[in-house]
Amino acid sequence: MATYTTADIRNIALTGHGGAGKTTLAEALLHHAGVIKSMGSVEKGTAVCDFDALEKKHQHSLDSAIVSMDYHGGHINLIDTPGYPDFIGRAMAVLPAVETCAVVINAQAGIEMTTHKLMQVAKERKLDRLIIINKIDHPDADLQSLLTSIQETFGSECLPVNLPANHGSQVVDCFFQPKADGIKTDFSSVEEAHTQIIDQVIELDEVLMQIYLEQGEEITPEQLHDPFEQALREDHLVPVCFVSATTGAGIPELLELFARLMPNPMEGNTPEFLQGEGKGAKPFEIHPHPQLHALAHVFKVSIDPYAGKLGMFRIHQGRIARDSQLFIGDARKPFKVGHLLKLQGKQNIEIESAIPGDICAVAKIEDIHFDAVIHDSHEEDHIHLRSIKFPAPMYGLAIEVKSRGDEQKISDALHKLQAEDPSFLVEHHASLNETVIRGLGELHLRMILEKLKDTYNVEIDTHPPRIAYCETITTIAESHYRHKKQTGGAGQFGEVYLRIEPLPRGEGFEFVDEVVGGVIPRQFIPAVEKGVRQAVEEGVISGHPLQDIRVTVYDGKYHTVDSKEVAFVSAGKKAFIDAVKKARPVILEPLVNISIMTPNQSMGDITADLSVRRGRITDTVSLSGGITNIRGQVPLSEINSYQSQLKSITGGAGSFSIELSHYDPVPARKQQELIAEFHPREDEG
Ligand SMILES: Nc1nc2c(ncn2[C@@H]2O[C@H](COP(=O)(O)OP(=O)(O)O)[C@@H](O)[C@H]2O)c(=O)[nH]1
Ligand SMILES: [Mg+2]
Repeated sequence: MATYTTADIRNIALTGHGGAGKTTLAEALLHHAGVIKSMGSVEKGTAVCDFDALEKKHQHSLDSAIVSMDYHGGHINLIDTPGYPDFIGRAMAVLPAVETCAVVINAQAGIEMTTHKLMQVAKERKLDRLIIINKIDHPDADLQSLLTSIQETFGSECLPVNLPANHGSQVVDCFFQPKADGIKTDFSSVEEAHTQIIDQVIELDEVLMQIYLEQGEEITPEQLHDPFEQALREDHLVPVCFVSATTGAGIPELLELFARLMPNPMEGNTPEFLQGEGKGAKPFEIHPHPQLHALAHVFKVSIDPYAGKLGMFRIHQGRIARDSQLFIGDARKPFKVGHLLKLQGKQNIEIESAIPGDICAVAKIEDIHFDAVIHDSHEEDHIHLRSIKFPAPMYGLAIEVKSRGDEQKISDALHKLQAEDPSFLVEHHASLNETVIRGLGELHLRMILEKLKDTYNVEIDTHPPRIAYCETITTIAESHYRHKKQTGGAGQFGEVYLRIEPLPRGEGFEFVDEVVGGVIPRQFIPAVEKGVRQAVEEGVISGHPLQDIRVTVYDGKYHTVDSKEVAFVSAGKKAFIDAVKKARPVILEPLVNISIMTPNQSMGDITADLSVRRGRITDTVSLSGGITNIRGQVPLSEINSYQSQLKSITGGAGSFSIELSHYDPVPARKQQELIAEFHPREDEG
């Protein structure tokens, strides 16, 4: 039995750019709370949260890690996340498990790419946000101007709850006991910071406002608690605090802040669950109450080749006990909770039962998958979380097996890696006999390849993949085809009339049956659709699949003896191919949003190079530390192997990530090239 209640729990994700010090900070917090005797280090491979072999090898986090600590009667679940843009999917994935997204900023480097992204994603998902400025011990840190730029970038509601003093060797509380010891802060003053926070919070509470303004009375932190929680929930306040994970400055104050001000599971905004499928789905409100049906959300799975699958979940309502029966989604078959676990980095601790709001795990349940909802009653069969918009994995590598016979092993391993990582995709293109792995960037896929080699003992060769062009049409057209064959005995006969029209981008493919009077009998309509779909997949002018097209079959003929399925498949396909040729077909190419981090001095070269690649720059943001973030749009085909180019321009200091923006027609010349390269297979018909 847990010794704490739901009200004692704090769920906090440590997010922010790579190198900000999140993993070290987790270490410092665990140390101060007495969970570990001495602090480990990322460099030595001894940090609790960077326990994976690859993490130790590369000395930075690649995946999220869960730890927990008891502190002053409270129970803090902390989720450390990776910060490099290539692994942002894994950081975003844990957000539904927490009330608080703590964004850690490196005092030396300032606001970085992941800082922006996580501040924005956390806001969209209505999480309480907290900014932790780490490395205040660093001699290059200019904390006052960093705070100013945080306020300029993320709003004036970012207000310090403590301030650094003695050149960042300690911090002074500005909220709880703002006049305690009169230490001089490195900038601003305790009184000023205190007043700013009180003013901001009190705006939300008229009664307190009256007491404060008219009677000039001091308001206690206890009185401010509820409006403070409201201010956090409503984005009216983002507390900022200062720490040094390595010297320990500000660490006790941060734990105090977690315990006294950050929300418990009943105080944060509840995540948005939906009941039902598609457009008919309705909001489903959860309540972190122990007496309700159990409902939990799986925010992470990890698969170890030896230990098996671990499914990590956050309980949103009800209790989960060992040996209880649970369902996954709408699967009818229950699974039994054989082992219920609390995680501490790579260690797990068996527990008897868990309460609403807590974060736990189950081991070796094959059917458990990322984003699954697990529950204990069929009344909650069709519940899911409003989906997270992960960046689409666009950076691809075509893979080839190095040693024959490894195919199955590789396919199994890739399957497991895909199950763990919401931003990793494995595609097989049967027509090209090509398997492509896709991720968010070069580093992402490099780590996947290393894991394949180190953990699964398989090696593969890679090369740039073919671009996923597709075809579409730009106008309406009609056509018909009569398939007729007489070979010896029974013949084949089928005739199809159809019309095709363009659909808005992204609508895919639609097949409409408008045949009346049985001119094509019911049972042959699926055959017509099958023929059309074959051509849609194979492409008509360039061998790339068609999209955004509606096909309406409206007339035809059949023969009582000679009409067979195969005749209608063929007639449907040929009529469709002919119609596409008449409908002014175009080839579309994927355009991606690109975000490039580069040293300032390489900016000119990068911009020039991008414009040669038909790129368009939308935004450049100068970050601290001599780094510029260039954002823009570019056709994927032009940056298929961009990594080496960027490396040579920036001397290895640049990095980029991409995500799908949309599809656009290729330039006319490119279209002619693609058509010329295409040699369609002759069908025997
Ligand atoms: N000077 C200083 N260095 C720190 C501090 N916190 C972390 N570091 C160092 O910064 C580097 C990155 O830390 P890490 O915890 O891996 O960052 P993460 O990528 O955010 O998890 C490591 O070399 C740490 O030792 C700090 O408070 N002060
Ligand atoms: Mg880390």
